[in-house]
Amino acid sequence: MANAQSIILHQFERSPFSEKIRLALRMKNLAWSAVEIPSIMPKPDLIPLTGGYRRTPVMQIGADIYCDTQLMLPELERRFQLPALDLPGHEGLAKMVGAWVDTKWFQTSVGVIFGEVGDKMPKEFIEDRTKMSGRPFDVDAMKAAAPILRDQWRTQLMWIEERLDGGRHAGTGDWLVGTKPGLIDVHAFMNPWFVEKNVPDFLERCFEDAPLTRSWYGRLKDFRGQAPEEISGQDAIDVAHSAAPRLKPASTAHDLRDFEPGERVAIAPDDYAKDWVEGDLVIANAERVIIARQDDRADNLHVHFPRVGYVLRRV
Ligand SMILES: N[C@@H](CCC(=O)N[C@@H](CS)C(=O)NCC(=O)O)C(=O)O
Repeated sequence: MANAQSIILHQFERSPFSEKIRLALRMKNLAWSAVEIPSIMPKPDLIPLTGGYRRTPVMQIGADIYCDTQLMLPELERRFQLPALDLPGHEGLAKMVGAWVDTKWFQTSVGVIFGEVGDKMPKEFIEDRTKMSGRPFDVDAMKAAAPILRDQWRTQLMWIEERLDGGRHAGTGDWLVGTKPGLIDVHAFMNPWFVEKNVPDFLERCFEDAPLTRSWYGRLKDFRGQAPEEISGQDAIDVAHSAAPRLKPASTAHDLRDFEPGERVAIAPDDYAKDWVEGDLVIANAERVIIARQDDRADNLHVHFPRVGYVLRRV
């Protein structure tokens, strides 16, 4: 049964951002617990943990809640060092690649996929995504744009091919950087996986011009890892309730906007699902913001957010 040390991933099977973390867990061969969450609101057993953040996935270890995959990967690297994914050559660059695959390439994938399967999506899903993004989830517009987005999607896949080809010519290995797979490979895997799940013929067609990427992708899929222990949302809340947030000295040293520890703040994504999470500031540095909050069901929590793509304000 999951305990205060367990890695708990609140996720759903078809979620590409969840798959990014699942791949890292498989590559690191870590034991983990999975809470299957709904892909649309409401998420009654997730919101008590995050305080309002609703995106997928959310990672929990005890009473520490990690929002956004940007933070989950470094946290896993820090806590579970071997086998390392932040290998020489990946440092810093992995985050830059992550920023591209999570935004530009992901948005291209969304257009390609929903241009194809949008008609089959339930009305509730379309309504949820319209509300979440603040603009119509317009399947007809996506359909019209799909041919252009398919071109753009393939071009981005060809960047992977170009890198693999460069490595092959230099004799430095079969992965994006060097002779072992690492964080950059994890990031680059997400969009091909998302497309394969939804429009496999299109991925296959792109692979015809990208044979190195095809075999690289296959090798990443070969990681077996460990099957998760399935637990309920209530189980996860119970884990949080009986744990305490990891002790960290409160600090806002070098903060550019003079936030002070203990200040009442709110934080939200700046792109979509802009739900504010309110709490008391514990840490604000260049990497992350940690806020302390209290929940009736989960008790004391520390909720962690990255800086890029998020807005922090005083309440
Ligand atoms: N920047 C976030 C993006 C996460 C994201 O957009 N996830 C999608 C699903 S894969 C989502 O939240 N969709 C709405 C939902 O699941 O409620 C991250 O890296 O974790």
